[in-house]
Amino acid sequence: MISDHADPKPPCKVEVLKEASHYLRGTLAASLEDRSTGAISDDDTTVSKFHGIYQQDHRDQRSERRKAGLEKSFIFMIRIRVPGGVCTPDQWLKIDALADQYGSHTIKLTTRQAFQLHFITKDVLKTTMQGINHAVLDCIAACGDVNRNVMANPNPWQSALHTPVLEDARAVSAHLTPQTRAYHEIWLDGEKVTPETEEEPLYGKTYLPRKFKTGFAVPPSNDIDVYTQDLGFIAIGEEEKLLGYNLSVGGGLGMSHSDTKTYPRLANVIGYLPREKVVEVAEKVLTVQRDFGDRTNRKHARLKYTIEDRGIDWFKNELESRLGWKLGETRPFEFTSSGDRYGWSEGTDGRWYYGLFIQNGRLRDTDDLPAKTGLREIAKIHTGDFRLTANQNLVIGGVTPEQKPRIEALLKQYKLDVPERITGLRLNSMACVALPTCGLALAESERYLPQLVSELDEVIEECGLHHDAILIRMTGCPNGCARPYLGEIGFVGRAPGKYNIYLGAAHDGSRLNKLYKPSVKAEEIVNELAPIIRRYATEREEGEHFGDFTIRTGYVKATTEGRLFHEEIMA
Ligand code: SRM
Ligand code: SF4
Repeated sequence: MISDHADPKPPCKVEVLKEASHYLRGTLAASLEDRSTGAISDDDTTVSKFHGIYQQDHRDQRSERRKAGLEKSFIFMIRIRVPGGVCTPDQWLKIDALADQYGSHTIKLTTRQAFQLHFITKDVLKTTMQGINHAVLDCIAACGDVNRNVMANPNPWQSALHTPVLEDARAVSAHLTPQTRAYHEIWLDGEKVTPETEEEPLYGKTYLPRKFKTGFAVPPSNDIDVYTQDLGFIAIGEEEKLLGYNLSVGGGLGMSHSDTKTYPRLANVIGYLPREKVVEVAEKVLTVQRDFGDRTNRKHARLKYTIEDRGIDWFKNELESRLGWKLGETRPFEFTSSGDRYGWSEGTDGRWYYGLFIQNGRLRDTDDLPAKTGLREIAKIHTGDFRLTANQNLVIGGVTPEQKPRIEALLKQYKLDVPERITGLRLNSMACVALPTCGLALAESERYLPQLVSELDEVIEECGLHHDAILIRMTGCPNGCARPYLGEIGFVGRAPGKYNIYLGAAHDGSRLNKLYKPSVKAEEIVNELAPIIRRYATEREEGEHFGDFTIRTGYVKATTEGRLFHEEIMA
């Protein structure tokens, strides 16, 4: 039941649209049939997001098409949920084939451990969705005002906790998935039900005020950046047994250049729960946000603002009163890094795991590196699993000792066994998609960061920092899709060829960075950073990370609050 908490301001347009959509049907089915345009109706673009689909246009072709008097080159991005990031070789092969048949011959591994297919045209949208279903995967709730793809640490070598944590992540994901039959009706030609008789027990007709993100971290790895999640579970174990979780709430990074009331915020850790309560707690946290989140202003609608407005003590009380029991004292834990581990590691299960670097998560074949084909060939013989990491990389998981030499040979044949040759800077780089598909991009990101890292690598090598893991992250706008505010070096696009530079995040994801220089031209970035990198090489203290160094030596002040104020991050 939705609470009677009444807001004096009228609900925003998207709220009205959700309510009128009959549990996410809208007029999507009719929009898909309309062959007079490559687009779907405006209202349906909102509804389609809940089905994991974004309408976009090829931005490189915009002006040319405008001049020619043509409509935009409309394309669709499909985001495929992979709870906990783990999929089978068969699923891999099916997604790979769909990318070739209907997409851009690339697969994007996202920062939330999901797959994205780009450049799908309207005429093949439904066929592609059916192909995804055939792979026993789905896209419902991959986008929209619902709980998104649930993240989980994919690294089983660290402890035996991974398996039960993955089970819990999947259980929470399943419990928080919308129940509407609209997805089946529209995409899978499922039997039509009358929306009037349908129910959405957890969400109601208007779902959540905004997107909601959940992640499970297994210390000492904070690879999922748990403090950026609306809802986070930090695994607590004893001698390889999972006991429960510390609960974190209220993280989120998105902000707007122009709106001074928006800001990135790290989550508060508010207590401990035993493992068997994890689904119940997830549900209740979500319902507090459902009932108290701001439905009048989408820029103020995430859980982080509900908590900032009402206070963390209010939130905890409200949660505990819904639970009918109190959270325990937060248990001790320690994170040491938020990056991935590369190359072979032996798991606690006696199997082998290969961490593979996929630059910015964009899997494609190039003349030099036929990575997509290589992974397809591996998937054909692999009997374990694939694990998408939160840093846009991939783990070839559960390789038996007998199979290891065959996988090793394929990694070599397709030039995938290269982590030693890549600098720690590049191995810890992340960029969001941005141009040419993202409609919100102000500057390049995925297409630019690799080149910038090559330029910075010259300084890195000259200083003997080849193996040093420095987190470097870039986004094409301030929404924060590659979590740039947790980069030890962060770049946020302001305009074509111009970036804000941020420094000073913690290596373990526990401290946000700060604005170092605003609107730096792309061609000036290396000159800005080279002296800092050189000083780091000679003046750093034993074991000191780059982010900490930039604070100790005064380039930026440490962010001591869990949140940043607009003026600290924008200029
Ligand atoms: Fe994101 C919107 C891509 C992770 C914050 N994000 C978008 C859209 C859909 C643009 C749009 O709304 O039209 C981008 C599609 C680009 C494209 O062409 O593919 C987009 N976001 C991505 C991905 C693919 C980046 C990547 O390169 O991997 C990530 C997909 C994750 C997934 O599988 O679900 C992605 N987005 C994130 C993250 C990181 C995370 O969740 O760990 C964030 C910051 C954390 C957070 O949510 O606070 C993030 N994306 C946003 C926002 C700002 C939200 C806010 O609260 O202000 C938007 C814009 C919005 O929602 O209005 C956005
Ligand atoms: Fe697009 Fe901005 Fe997200 Fe990059 S950060 S994918 S530019 S919305």
